[in-house]
Amino acid sequence: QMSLATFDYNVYHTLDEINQWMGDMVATYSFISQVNVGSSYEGRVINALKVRTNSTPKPQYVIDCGLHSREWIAPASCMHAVRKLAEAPAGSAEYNILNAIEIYVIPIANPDGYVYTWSDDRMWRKTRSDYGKFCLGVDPNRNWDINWSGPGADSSPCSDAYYGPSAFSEVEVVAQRDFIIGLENVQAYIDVHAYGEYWMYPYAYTHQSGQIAMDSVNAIYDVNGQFYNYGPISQVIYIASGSTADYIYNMGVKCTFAAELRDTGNFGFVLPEAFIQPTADETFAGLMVI
Ligand code: ING
Ligand code: ZN
Repeated sequence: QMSLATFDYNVYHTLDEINQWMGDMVATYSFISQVNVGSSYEGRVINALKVRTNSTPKPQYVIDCGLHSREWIAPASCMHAVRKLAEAPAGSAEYNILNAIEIYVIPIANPDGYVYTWSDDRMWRKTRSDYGKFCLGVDPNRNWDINWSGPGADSSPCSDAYYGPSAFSEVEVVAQRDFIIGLENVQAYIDVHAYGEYWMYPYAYTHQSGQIAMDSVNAIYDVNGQFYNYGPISQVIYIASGSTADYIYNMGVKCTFAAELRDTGNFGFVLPEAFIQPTADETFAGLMVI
């Protein structure tokens, strides 16, 4: 039996533990509530934590984590972010941010994949949907109806970048789309991945996004001296079609970003737990700039 008082943010947690932690956060903090985003292919609930310190509706900022299940540092850093917001001392910068906006954090956007990384295959990235092919799963970051099945996405069901039998075939992706639409006033969004240490924004380069990304990486650098690269996704990392960030940008959320947390490849997806705290600290600085 866990409780918030003894919860260790600096180890990786199972989905059951994360769900219990979400319940504990809601029970402990009056300004945190749980929102049902939808259900996964295997019937698990996708939850968001909503952080809103007073009842006035405010512009919404969505932080989406764990879309790719093997990128464990993303959920771990997002859970740290919720804690930092929850414990923000009156008068601190993050406390004041909560006077101006409400923040939604989805710690585990792909719960089926996450469970599978604990039970069977630590390197699993995709959903776990079964279309009767030799391989299971679709890349939830290639399944959106934005240049769907284009360059940088794969038609093979066995590929990690499989775009799926149709755009929005994945219930997890539909759930997230409808969640964002239903919120009605989303003005900022970030899709948090790992690894590579990048702070990026969608295809259509604008001066404003570049400025925010540059400010984010400067704030990240100030925390631990870690140098993240920034720029348009297609230039900083590679071309990818059907991605979450491009779709949400195209929906009209111009303040949309995608991050790659630590590291640059030494440990890759299997980042040791000793790096959770510094990664979470610098990530939070970048998130707060947005
Ligand atoms: N990288 C991302 C991927 O889906 C990305 C890069 C981010 C592409 C945002 C498109 C949009 O391939 C990882 N590590 O998943
Ligand atoms: Zn990813």
